[in-house]
Amino acid sequence: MKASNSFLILSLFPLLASIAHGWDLSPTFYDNSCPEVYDIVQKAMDQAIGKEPRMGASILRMHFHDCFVNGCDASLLLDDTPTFTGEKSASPNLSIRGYELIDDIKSQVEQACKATVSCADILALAARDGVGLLGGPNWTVDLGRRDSRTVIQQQISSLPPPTANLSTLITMFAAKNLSPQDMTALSGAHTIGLGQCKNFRDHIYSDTDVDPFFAAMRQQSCPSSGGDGNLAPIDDQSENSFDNSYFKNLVVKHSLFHSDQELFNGGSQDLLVWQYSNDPIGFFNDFIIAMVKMGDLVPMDETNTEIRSNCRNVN
Ligand code: HEM
Ligand SMILES: *[C@@H]1O[C@H](CO)[C@@H](O)[C@H](O)[C@H]1NC(C)=O
Ligand SMILES: *[C@@H]1O[C@H](CO)[C@@H](O)[C@H](O)[C@H]1NC(C)=O
Ligand SMILES: CC(=O)N[C@H]1CO[C@H](CO)[C@@H](O)[C@@H]1O
Repeated sequence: MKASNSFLILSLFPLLASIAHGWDLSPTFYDNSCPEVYDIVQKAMDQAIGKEPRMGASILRMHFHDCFVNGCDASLLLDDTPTFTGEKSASPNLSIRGYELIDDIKSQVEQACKATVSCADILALAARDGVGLLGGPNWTVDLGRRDSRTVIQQQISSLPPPTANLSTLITMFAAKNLSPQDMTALSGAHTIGLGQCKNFRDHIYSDTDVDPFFAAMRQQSCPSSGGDGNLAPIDDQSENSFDNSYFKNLVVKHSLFHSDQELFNGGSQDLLVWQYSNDPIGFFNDFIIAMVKMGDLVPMDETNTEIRSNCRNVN
């Protein structure tokens, strides 16, 4: 009885551990096998942002989308083939940009350490460095992810649309084990980058929870019909600076997307938004915690993975 109990416990333990932790990620994963990776990624991000500051935002968003669809496994980076339709052609991914930069970093990393560093890890490091280079917090990235050999199509619907209400946002993040607080902190990523007219038109023309002067200003570059791709800063105060002004915008109803204003609209996240708007360090601390949690999301089929040699194709 005792023996069979302990057998049961011992044999269950690795199974439970693998469900709870997925891959054994560690910040020192490449310290022996590819210590160069940290510098390569940081230098490339520095150069790219020097040319175009928005690239920090685009890579951060790419990492978010990668992690939300079947875990952070670089499945987002796979090109379509005649027999495979990947995440790139799914509509929420239409405006993901920065694939060429990741290709460039990957080829430099391959030259330094062949077949060692996953595309998913490169993306996690690049997102971290982009945030830091734009004035945001720095944090230690857990590493050791592997790249998926496939993508599970239905999971693309786990990406929240800009029309989502608060309860939908909370539910969609909860499905990824992220709390409402994580969701609100992560939304602070909208302190950098740009959005297209088609994604905020309804908010600035039809919603009532918008400052009318702000709405009128945004309407100038986003007509009520046409101009779908016209761009506007998501954070109207400092689009290339990673700070807490996103939350200050919410408090004065200057958010670009309907989904953003849902975080400060008389609901459960109002107090936290107000706190972050007054406490940049508090926001940074919670953002880091949530980014690490999001970065730990693992694919459903951890066994069908590899270290891709080209981020666009399976080996
Ligand atoms: C809470 C739910 C979220 C919704 C509904 C949402 C929606 C959007 C939309 C519609 C855009 C503009 C796309 C376009 O018009 O081309 C955008 C941009 C962006 N999102 Fe989110 N997002 C969410 C959460 C996040 C999270 C968690 C992150 C990262 C941690 C993030 C980072 C970004 C960044 C940095 C941009 C600008 C990208 C660029 O300029 O290339 N978003 N988001
Ligand atoms: C961020 O922290 C890491 C160590 O965790 C360090 O290697 C890196 O240089 C830091 N980045 C910046 C921009 O300070
Ligand atoms: C939020 O949106 C969902 C999906 O569109 C809808 O079913 C739900 O009733 C909405 N909730 C609230 C509180 O408006
Ligand atoms: C550029 C691109 O891949 N566009 C695709 C976006 O998604 C829709 C369907 O959701 C496709 O029709 C587009 O071809």
